[in-house]
Amino acid sequence: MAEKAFVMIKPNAVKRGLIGEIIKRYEQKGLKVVAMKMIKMKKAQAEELYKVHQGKDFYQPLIEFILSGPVVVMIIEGPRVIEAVRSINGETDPLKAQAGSIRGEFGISVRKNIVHASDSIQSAEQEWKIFFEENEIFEYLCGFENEL
Ligand code: RTP
Ligand code: MG
Repeated sequence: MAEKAFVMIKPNAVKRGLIGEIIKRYEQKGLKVVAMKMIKMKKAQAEELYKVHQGKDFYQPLIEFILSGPVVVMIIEGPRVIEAVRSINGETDPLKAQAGSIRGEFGISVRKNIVHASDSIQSAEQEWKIFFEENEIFEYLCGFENEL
């Protein structure tokens, strides 16, 4: 089965009307969205998602920010998808992110850095299980896969 990444469009990006712009970038790279929904995250889900950062200075404000509005959560599949998505997103600090990356083009704040993506196959599975049931993940042929 193809590798999966968990990806989230953060509340500031939803409020700025960037949902389509962001998803377009994953799709045009050839990656496949296999699950997606808009949610108001629960506090327990935010704490689980960011548990590795518990105790750090930015943890509490990060949780508050993530709960501050709706987010779009997705599972994306493709070859080397973790690397692919992180490269499309750009570095954590938008001012250091490569021009042309999502954070490079649309971000200014480290905390409110537009998108989240898993950093390994293992963390991806832990993360998407916070938000999705197995029956919400779809298997389908994408793009030219249908026409060959
Ligand atoms: P992400 O997990 O969101 O894809 O981002 P990342 O791997 O590039 O960054 P990570 O180190 O995992 O940090 C998670 C999120 O915490 C916020 N953050 N704020 N100094 C700060 O104020 C600070 N550092 C990190 C960011 O929202 C970052 O995406
Ligand atoms: Mg991270």
